[in-house]
Amino acid sequence: MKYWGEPSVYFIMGTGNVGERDPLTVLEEALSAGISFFQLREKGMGALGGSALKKFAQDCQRLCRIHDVPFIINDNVALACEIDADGVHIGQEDEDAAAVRKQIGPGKILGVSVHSVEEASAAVVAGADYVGMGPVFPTCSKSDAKSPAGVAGILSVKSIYPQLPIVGIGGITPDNAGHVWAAGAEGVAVISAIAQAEDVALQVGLFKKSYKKGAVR
Ligand code: TZP
Ligand code: ICP
Ligand code: MG
Repeated sequence: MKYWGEPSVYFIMGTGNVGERDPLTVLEEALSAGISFFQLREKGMGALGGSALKKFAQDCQRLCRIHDVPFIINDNVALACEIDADGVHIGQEDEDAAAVRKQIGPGKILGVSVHSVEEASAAVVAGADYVGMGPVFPTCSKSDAKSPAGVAGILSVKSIYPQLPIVGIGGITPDNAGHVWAAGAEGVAVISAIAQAEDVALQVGLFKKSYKKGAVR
């Protein structure tokens, strides 16, 4: 598995993000169209738990393996360890990043949500492989999301940690992704613009093309 080789379209999804559609079909379409990361983020009303969540996670993991795409689990370190996921993504309110790194070991991917240079520094010290920054634009997919910050945070973290992969998140669409690429992000993390797209494969393709339009590197 190769990460950050090229601009990453990082798809995030839970069973609550796909409306009436089958989440595994949506994931399969997104994988076939060339997403570079997948994160299972199972949250909110009707979220799966227990053995149903484990089974769903393993179904997602199987599809990701076929496409050689890293399978990341949001926030649930125990589940990630139990099913040997490729990595974990945590927020500032979740478990301490250094403790999570200890639990998952050095070979797994650790992503941390940060909102400032200070939080990014702490994430680096704790052993994060990448940071997620957002919301860049307004979003309806996170109930407790902070106010949109634009790309200012990405620019400032990039200037101090040029080697640290940054993924922008929040309200990103193929039309506005160019701003995120231009700020120096290695990836765009997306829930609704892909999970709710009429044509998932087409939409992933547009995200991949948005890099060529937006990059100023
Ligand atoms: N963290 C910051 S914004 C966000 C998360 C999980 C939600 C992003 O979802 P969308 O639908 O791509 O705006
Ligand atoms: N960034 C990423 C990549 N995932 C998240 N769940 C998040 C920020 C909040
Ligand atoms: Mg969290």
